[in-house]
Amino acid sequence: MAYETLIVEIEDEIALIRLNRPEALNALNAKLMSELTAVLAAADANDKVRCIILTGSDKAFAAGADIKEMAERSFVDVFGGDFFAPEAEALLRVRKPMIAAVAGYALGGGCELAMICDFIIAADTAKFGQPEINLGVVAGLGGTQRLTRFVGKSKSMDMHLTGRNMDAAEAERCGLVSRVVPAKDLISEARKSAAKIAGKSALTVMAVKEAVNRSYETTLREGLLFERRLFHALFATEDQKEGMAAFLEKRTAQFRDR
Ligand code: CO8
Repeated sequence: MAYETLIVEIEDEIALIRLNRPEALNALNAKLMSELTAVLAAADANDKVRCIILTGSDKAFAAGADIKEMAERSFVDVFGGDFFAPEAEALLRVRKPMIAAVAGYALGGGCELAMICDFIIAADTAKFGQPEINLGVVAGLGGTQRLTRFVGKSKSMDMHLTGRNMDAAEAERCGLVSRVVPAKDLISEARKSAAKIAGKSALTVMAVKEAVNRSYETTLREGLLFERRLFHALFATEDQKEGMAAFLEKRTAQFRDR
């Protein structure tokens, strides 16, 4: 299916979704957000997809929400219409792992979109920032909450209050990204990680995603109990039997998602 703002390829059980509005540095407009949520829901439901990579261009992952589209809106428009709320919720419903492969600018909503993914692999050209303060607004897709959990209060305040960008090295140092790779290798490195994940049991992958995400939303004690119960529950699966038998028999496990 052809999209106006995305290029989508499904190959080797990996869905590669490329944001494609080069004229606006992949700014997130209504069309892009609606196509993105539809594609992600379809990938989540597609048995041929085991991992999703979200990426942009060499110059920009995404330079934020579309300022041209927002500039003339009123409070009644954005609050009354609950601007981007359904899309933000839809992104959180994706159960398959999502890797953000970021080159160039990931600013404002672009940085927030990358943080909604399960982890970020950055090209050495990546620049992250929350410059909304320069526009007279605050982040709206989770930036004040997620960036603070990733990098701590001091750096998050610095980023949000000054609107400065951080480069890939700083983003790796402070834990915003899992690793930095040369820009030319970004997609191949993301594919390698995706292929590793695609080889695991899909049940276990979903359990990991739920457990790690739960750590952001609950107390330590509740999170530990949630994790322990998931660990116990996975003993009801054939994949646990297969995984442990394969280790003991010194062979590669053949998971069947059961
Ligand atoms: N929106 C719309 N158009 C954009 C955006 C954007 N965010 N960013 C860039 N563009 C457009 C430019 O207007 C320009 O178009 P044109 O050629 O027609 O003038 C084209 O992309 C190329 O951009 P530049 O010429 O500016 O390229 P530079 O290389 O000189 O600069 C920058 C690149 C530094 C990335 C610069 O474009 C920039 O500062 N962009 C804006 C970044 C920004 O402020 N982002 C935050 C937006 S607000 C936001 O994201 C809030 C999210 C929360 C929403 C959720 C609500 C619930």
